[in-house]
Amino acid sequence: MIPSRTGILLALVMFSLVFYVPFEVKADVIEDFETLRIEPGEFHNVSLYLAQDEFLYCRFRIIDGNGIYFFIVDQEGQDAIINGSTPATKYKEKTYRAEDDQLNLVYFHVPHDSTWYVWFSKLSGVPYADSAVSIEGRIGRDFENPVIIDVNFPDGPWSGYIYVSFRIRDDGGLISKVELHANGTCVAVEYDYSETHDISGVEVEGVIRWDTRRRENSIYAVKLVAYDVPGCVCESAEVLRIVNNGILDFETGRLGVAVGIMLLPVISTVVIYRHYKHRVMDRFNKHRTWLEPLIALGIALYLWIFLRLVWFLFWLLFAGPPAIALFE
Ligand SMILES: [Ca+2]
Repeated sequence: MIPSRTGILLALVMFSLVFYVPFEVKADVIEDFETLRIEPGEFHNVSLYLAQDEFLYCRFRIIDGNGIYFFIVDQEGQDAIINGSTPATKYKEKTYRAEDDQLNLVYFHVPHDSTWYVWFSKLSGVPYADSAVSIEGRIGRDFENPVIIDVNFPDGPWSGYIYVSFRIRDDGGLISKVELHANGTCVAVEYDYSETHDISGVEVEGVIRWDTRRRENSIYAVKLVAYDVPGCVCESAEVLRIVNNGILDFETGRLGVAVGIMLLPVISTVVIYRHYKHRVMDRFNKHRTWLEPLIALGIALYLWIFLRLVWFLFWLLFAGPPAIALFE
């Protein structure tokens, strides 16, 4: 007897029901996990509701096992997985191999509102699926301000380059920038730093440099401002410091010096010419034929030097510190 189409369909459904074994889902909402053990055939996820533009961080260390497969999906991706299909988009998908005491860092900028799932997987078909793994780590959304642990403003008065050392910590993601503010304006952003990561956060130790010669001699209320990647801010307490660089380092003073230097060759040329005018004209009239090209050459050379000097002075005024050393 040939089975009917309905019969075949029914048999297939029965077959699927008998052999469909749902994989084990272990979901947590915890953000800190001391130790998480994932057996073969399991996946483990951490769900977090995140709004657009938020920042998710995950730091973990493999403490036992060969490796772990990791990725992030949104609610749509999660639904696809639960229904046995593959998500259209996985984020930060990567296999992490166990390496001695290696701290793995993942940062993820959330592109839209959703519940987001951070996955550690031991399902078949992914790398390192056949052996258990233990990991420790921390996952979360970065919404807390960085903390300035330490900042050292040198005693005043300040002149030339000033170096302010600092130590800043963020329990979430990363410190994105550090600024030095004077009287409410950012005056320095360049700094040397070193970064230390541990499971519970990041610490940045560095030195920010301010060339005080780019500012007016005055008294300044100075503070340090630090930002993390999502834009959370922290500020140090303000301190008052006197900046005194003498005349050369105040912008107007430098302009005066520059104009003075430019005028010097012009004035000296006029004075010399007036003094030796008659002698010069006599010579010129006597030796006109060969003096003319020589004088033209001299004028050209003079103009070239003069233009170079003007260019140099503009560079000196607007391009920055190296040339200032000339005056010191
Ligand atoms: Ca933060």
